[in-house]
Amino acid sequence: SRFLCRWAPCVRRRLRSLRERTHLPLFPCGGHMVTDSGMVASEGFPSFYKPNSKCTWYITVPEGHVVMLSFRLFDLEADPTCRYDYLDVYNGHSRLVQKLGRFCGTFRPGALISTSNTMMLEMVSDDATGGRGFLASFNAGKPHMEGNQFCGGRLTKAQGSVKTPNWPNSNYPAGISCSWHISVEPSNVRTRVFCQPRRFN
Ligand SMILES: [Ca+2]
Repeated sequence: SRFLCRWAPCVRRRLRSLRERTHLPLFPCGGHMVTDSGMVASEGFPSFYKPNSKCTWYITVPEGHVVMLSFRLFDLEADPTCRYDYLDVYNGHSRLVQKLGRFCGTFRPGALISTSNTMMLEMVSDDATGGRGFLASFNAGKPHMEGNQFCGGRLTKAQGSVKTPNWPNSNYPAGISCSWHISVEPSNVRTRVFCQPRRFN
C-alpha cells in the first residue's frame, strides 16, 4: 500500500526516480567532467538560468584526444556584443589560453574543437533578462595533425575575414560544422564576399 512520503530522504528518492524515468539529468552550475563523452548544460536546464551567476565547466577527455563540443540548444539574452549574459569557450582549462568564442542570443554556435584534451566553458549572467541557457554534447575526437581546426564564431568588428580550418594549407577536417555570426552597425554594412576556391582531391 502507498504511504505518505513526508520525510526528506523519501521525497529525495521519489524525485530521483522521477528524474531517472524522464531521463532528465540535474544540471549543476559548473563542474569537472572527466569522461570520453557527455552532456553539459546551463544550471537547471531547461529551466531559465539564474541571474547574477557565473558557472565554469572543465571538460577533460582521454589523453591524446581532442574535445568536440556541439550545441543542441542555445538561448541566452541577446546583445550584439554579448555584454550582459554570455558563454565563453576556452581552448584549455584557463582564461589565459585562446578563447574559441563568446556566444549569446539564440544563434546556435557551430561545433567547437579544442587542440588538446581539455576545454573550459564559462557562463556569466547579469541581474536581469534571462533565457533557457544552453545544452551541448561533447565527445573525445581524433586529433588532426593541423592545430587550427576549431571554427566559427562571432564577428563584431567593422572589418574582418573568415576562413575554414586548415585554410589554405590543407583540406578541412571531416565531420566539422562551422557557423559564423557577423554583426556590424547598420550604417556600416558593406559586404564583399571574396571566394578563393580550392580544389579538393
Ligand atoms: Ca541577463
